[in-house]
Amino acid sequence: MTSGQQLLRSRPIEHYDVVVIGAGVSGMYALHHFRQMGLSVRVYDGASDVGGTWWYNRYPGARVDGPGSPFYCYTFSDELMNEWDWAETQSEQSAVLDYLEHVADRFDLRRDIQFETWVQDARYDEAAQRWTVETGTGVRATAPFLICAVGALSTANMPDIPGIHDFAGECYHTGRWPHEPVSFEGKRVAVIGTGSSGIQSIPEIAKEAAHVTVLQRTPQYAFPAGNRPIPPEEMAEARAKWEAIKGTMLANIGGFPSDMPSRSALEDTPEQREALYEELWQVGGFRFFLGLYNDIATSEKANETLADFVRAKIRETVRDPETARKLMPDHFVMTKRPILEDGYFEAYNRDNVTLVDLREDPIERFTPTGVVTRSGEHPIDMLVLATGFDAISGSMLRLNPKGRGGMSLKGRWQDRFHNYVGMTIAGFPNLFMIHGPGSPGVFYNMPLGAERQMEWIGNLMRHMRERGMGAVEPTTESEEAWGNEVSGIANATLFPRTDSWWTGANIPGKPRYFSAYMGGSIYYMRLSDVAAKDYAGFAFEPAHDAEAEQAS
Ligand code: NA7
Repeated sequence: MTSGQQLLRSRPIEHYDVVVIGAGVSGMYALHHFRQMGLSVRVYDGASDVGGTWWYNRYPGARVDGPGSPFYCYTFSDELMNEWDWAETQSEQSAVLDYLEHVADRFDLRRDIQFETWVQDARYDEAAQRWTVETGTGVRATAPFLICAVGALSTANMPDIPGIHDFAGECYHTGRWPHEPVSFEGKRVAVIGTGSSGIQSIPEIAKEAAHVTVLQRTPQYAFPAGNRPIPPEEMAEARAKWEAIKGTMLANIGGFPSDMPSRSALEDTPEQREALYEELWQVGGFRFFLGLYNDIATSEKANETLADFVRAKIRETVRDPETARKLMPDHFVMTKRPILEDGYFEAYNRDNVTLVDLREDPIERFTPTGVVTRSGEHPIDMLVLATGFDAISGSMLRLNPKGRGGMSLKGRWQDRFHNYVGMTIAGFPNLFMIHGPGSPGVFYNMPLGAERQMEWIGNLMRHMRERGMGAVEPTTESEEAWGNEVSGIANATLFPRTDSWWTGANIPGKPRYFSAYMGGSIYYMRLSDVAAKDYAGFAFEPAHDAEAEQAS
């Protein structure tokens, strides 16, 4: 041990009731909620302020691509809803961050958050029934409960391409975008990736850059973002109806303020379908998906009707037929994360944007000054990696907590992301994941989902306290049954049949299966059901200190 390490070791250990890892949307609410329960809470985050994903993803064009404002927000405080004005329906990244900073001020969150502090190790002490976390800054803290609010989209996927580290120009990952302004002026920029981040940033980069070369592995369906200002009257109306809106959000399968579609695409004539698709296309935004038919994600035939519609729109927009051909998606529409775009397909009509189809013309290597594909070298000054994330499970694996007997999560999750109720793992007592595998996570309005998960965890903590329990974990049998339930729902849809970050297919070597609970609001009914049955599927262990008290 070096003298520096010895010095760090000599720092006193801090003790809390709850340690939270991550100060994004979920971690912030965790702090507020558990504090409201009278518990002492400490939050650690590697970033220098709140926001998580919204702190990191500041690439040009980054916007909410979910149901949109004012519904992508916390619901726990009516005062918060009443005092915050959203300017646009698809808020830009900086507006979401402003909101989260306001929440941190409003509820005085920062005093219990330690920023620029990366948790390097989390270990369960079976005798003490506590987790110990160690940070890169030398903090050691213990707590009976560990909340992993580590983000479903926060571990950047860095592609392993020959020579990429030799590239001498500027290189940025969209999920790790610099805080200083990045200038594209006069530069030749290559963008790898055409998911949400690539499709949002490419038109913005093209406005400034000398040239943009888009390196596309999989063509994507993308829908008009339909972003528009929210007039004050509309905000006022949303506030006036907030109780009813919240009720609709809680009832909706995805936590969105809309009714469920009830008609099959195949019940309508081609003309009726076309009319509906066109009407939704003109409105744009997430409203498109919410107003659709109920079998787009389950019936190949229904799916094809929408896929054909979007492909026709791409053909109509992109002038060069060869480029349009390369942009034609051929997977089931919606089975990769639906993308909202603003000027993406139009960008290919500019003289300074070129599309390389990596399926026909794969990348061979990078050089210090460019990227070489099979057809030749593309000289570039800047590389933008819009290559996404080791999503859903990746940040838990990066944390790699050690449970009973020093068992590592990496070891436990080699073949599958074993879990129960999408939050707990056998052998890892008192550890809770937020938006982890086995939960609806990214398939649900995420701030609302985090609130609902945290409330459930808080109730479980109360249940334990009332009964003198010191540890809770699921049985492996309940994990297996939960895994079957998750897969059963997913396999009734077309989703598992497409390679996506939802199935882990974007990360080499990752177990390939659909790990999210597709049932949305049904998940929350299942949580209530588990709680009502005295937390069926869990094993409890009496608190060791209570046992000692009884014995004495
Ligand atoms: P995504 O949706 O995972 O997109 C990543 C893109 O990068 C996608 O087009 C990938 O192609 C491509 N990719 C990844 N690795 C490579 C390599 N090695 N070579 C070529 N192309 C590659 O991430 P985003 O950041 O865009 O979006 C993530 C979520 O953040 C989004 O859903 C929003 O909710 C916000 P592929 O499709 O895998 O063939």
